Amino acid sequence: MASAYQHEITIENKLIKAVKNHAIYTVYQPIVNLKTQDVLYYETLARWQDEELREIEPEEFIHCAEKADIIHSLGHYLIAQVIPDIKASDGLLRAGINLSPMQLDHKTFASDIQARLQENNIALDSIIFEFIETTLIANDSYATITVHKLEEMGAQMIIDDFGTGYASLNYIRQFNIAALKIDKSYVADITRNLNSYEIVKTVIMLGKTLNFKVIAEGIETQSQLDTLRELGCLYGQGYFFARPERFDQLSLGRLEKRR
Ligand code: G
Ligand code: MN
Repeated sequence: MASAYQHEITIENKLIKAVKNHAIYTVYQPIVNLKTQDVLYYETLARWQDEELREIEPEEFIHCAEKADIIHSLGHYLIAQVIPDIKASDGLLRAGINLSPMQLDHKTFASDIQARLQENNIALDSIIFEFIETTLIANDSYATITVHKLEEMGAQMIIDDFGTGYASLNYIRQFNIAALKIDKSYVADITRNLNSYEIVKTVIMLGKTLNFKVIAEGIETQSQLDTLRELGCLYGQGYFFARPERFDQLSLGRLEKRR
C-alpha cells in the first residue's frame, strides 16, 4: 500500500510536470458591488487538469507546491498567465492574485512584481494582492516586510478567508488593508446560525468605522444575499453571481443582473 508520504511525492512530481506542460491554468471570478452589481475586480483562481482530466482545485495542490518548494515558480507561472489577459482586456480586467505566505516571505517578491508590471506596461492598480491573515502574524517571516513594501508601492491588499485563522484587530491597525473577505463558511450558514450572523454584522460595522471594504465570499443563494444587504455589506463573490471562468468566457464588465 502506498504511504501518505509516497502519495505526496507522486503529487509533487505530477505538479512539477503540470507546470511544465501548462496543465495549470487560470480562471476568473468577479467580486461584485451588491448594490449596483458592477464588478469591483476579478479573483484569479488556479485550476489543474490532471492526466485523468480531473479538475483539481488549489486547496488540494497549493500546500504540495509549498512543501516541494515550487510555490515560487508556480506563482511566477500564474502571474505570467494573468499578464497577457490584463493586457488584452483594455483596462477591464483588474485581477486579484492569491499569494501564499511563503511567496511573500521571499525577499525580492515586491521588487520582482514591480519590475514585471513595469516591463509589461501594466499599472499597479490592475493587480490586487490577496493573502490570508496568518501571513501578517508570523514574526519570523519576511512576509510582513514584503507587505509593508507593497504598501509603500501603493498596492491594494486584501485579507482572504477572514475569520478562519487568527482574526486580529492588531494587524488591521498596522497595515493599510483595502478590504477583508469574510470566509465563505460564515456566509454558508448566515441565515441559520446566529453566531455567524452576528460576527458578519460586526465585521461589516468595523469596516465602516475603520474604512475598509468588506467582501462576503461564497454567496450561493438569494436569501444569503438579502441578509448581507440588510447588514449593509457592499461587496460579494460567489456562485450566485458567477462561477470562475476562463478569460475568453468572461463577459467583462457585462455581468447579468441578479435580483
Ligand atoms: O480561499 P479563497 O477564497 O481564495 O478560495 C476561493 C475558492 O472558493 C475557489 O476555489 C472558488 O472556486 C470557490 N468558490 C467561489 N465561489 C464559491 C461559492 O459560491 N461557493 C463555494 N462553495 N465555493 C466557492
Ligand atoms: Mn482568495
